[in-house]
Amino acid sequence: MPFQQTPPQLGNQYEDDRVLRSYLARVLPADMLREIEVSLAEMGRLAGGELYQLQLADRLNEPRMTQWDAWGNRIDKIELTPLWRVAEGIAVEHGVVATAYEQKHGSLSRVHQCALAYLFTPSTDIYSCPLAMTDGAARTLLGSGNQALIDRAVPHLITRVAGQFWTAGQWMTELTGGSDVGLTETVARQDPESGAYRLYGRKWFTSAISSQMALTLARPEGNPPGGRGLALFYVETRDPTGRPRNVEVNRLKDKLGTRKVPTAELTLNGTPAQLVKGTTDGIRNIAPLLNITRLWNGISAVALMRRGVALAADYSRKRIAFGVALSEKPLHMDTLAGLEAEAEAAFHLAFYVAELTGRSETGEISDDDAALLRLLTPIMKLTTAKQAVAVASEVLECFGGAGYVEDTGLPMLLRDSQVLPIWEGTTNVLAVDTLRALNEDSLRVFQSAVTKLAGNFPPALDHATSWYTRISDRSVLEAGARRFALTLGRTIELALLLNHARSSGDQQSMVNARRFAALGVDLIIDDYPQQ
Ligand code: MFK
Repeated sequence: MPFQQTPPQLGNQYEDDRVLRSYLARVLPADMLREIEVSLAEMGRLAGGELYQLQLADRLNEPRMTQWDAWGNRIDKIELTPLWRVAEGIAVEHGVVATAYEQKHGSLSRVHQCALAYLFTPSTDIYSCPLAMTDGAARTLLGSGNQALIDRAVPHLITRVAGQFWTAGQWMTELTGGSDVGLTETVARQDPESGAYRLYGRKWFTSAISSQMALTLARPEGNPPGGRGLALFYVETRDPTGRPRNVEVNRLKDKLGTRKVPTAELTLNGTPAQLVKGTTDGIRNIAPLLNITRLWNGISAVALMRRGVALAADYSRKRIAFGVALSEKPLHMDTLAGLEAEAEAAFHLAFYVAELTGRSETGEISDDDAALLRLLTPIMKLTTAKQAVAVASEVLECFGGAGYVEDTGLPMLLRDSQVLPIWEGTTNVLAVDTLRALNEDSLRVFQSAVTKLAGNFPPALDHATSWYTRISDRSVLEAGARRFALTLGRTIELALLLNHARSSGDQQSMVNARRFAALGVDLIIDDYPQQ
């Protein structure tokens, strides 16, 4: 019989996930875990079964836009792919956003929600993008104090009722830049009689344009330039008959990955909009949304790493080369062990930020931990995103040529991971944000958290701290900010991994901690040549 290759397979993605299960067993009260385990096992079953099969079958489908109807009306209708339509139904029914707001388990509801999102994400081709923005919009509106908008939109964003669910967009990026948002050119004109605002401008990179509402930034006429002169606005994209409200979709972007996400260039041509919170400080006011989507970015990063490692590990037991299964080959297993260590370290950081986020939402957070959360959010986002790209690239290599062939579904893992360090703030922008969030207090809190978790003051932290306190020249500080932020990120990942291994008794976590430490944590370079 001729040689046949066996494709990788997935089992129940909850039941098979040692890291997730051992983490939840450590951080959740036993009765809570018993109660939510049914929902997690069901999501794990879908993610490894029907959804995964649908994902493979849906591979070539992409969203389609119809700009005009037969009678010459501009409709800009967006048709989502079958996978995304199913994904939306599952997300709503299983409360992938709602769980965080129902708060059945207080602050730990955020951990439950992130566990659902983590299981759901790798089989749904970045449907996590609209869910992340929806979650972020709900959090931002709830924190805004704008009761009319809270009453109008939030029930739709956090519902479990199909047909009532809305997703939210986050229209921030303009031609002037995705990072320097203060340059936003969109203008908000107020009707002198009614006081109502209309927006005029172009948004250059708006993800998941199929949303029913969006939060966006615009400059009320007469406001000064820069971020402070912007205001945060709420927009409903279509009127009750389904016609766009003076929002034109110029075209969908032709992207490297996230091909199921309908990402658009928009023209706002008198789009009705409502102020969310004051007429200025739009960047500060949209920050809660950014912090939630950055958390989702981290959860998605660890979810994609987990999927890649699960596929590569399964394949290693099936693929025979040089007379034995790859799982019998020391070098192949050494490679896989490195990926597993990176993925587990990243997992603990992303979920640690989820724990802190949950406590900040219920008000059960100390000032110290609030400062830690502000600092860790960019660090976690940039560190896990970089790990996800590196892991995805290695995972493809674990399959040899099959990893480079589209209809295995594997290349998508790399393409989709590549967005993670780009959107929601690039690595460099978030490294600078780390400096923004760092001060005497947050550094002290970070040091004491790491010391407590690791059981000592790690040498990498000592090195990073002495570098940071020694450098007085801002340009030298900024030049080293990425290495500094990654060092802090990897240092706390190692500390969390050690803490988990010790408190849970999970031997594999301890093995992964040792390997992760050996892979390298300290990236600081003291005397890097300056240009
Ligand atoms: C798969 C899961 C993820 C899915 C998501 C998919 C959707 C993707 C769609 C997008 O990518 S949307 C675009 C995302 N865009 C960004 O993330 C913007 C990246 N750029 C930054 O984050 C810059 O750092 C920033 C625009 C904030 C810099 O602007 P400025 O004008 O130089 O900010 P400035 O003056 O430092 O800060 C203004 C205020 O906001 C300050 O507060 P005060 O007014 O009280 O002084 C800052 O402290 C505050 N601030 C900034 N970032 C903050 C923050 N506060 C809390 N958290 C933050 N992260």
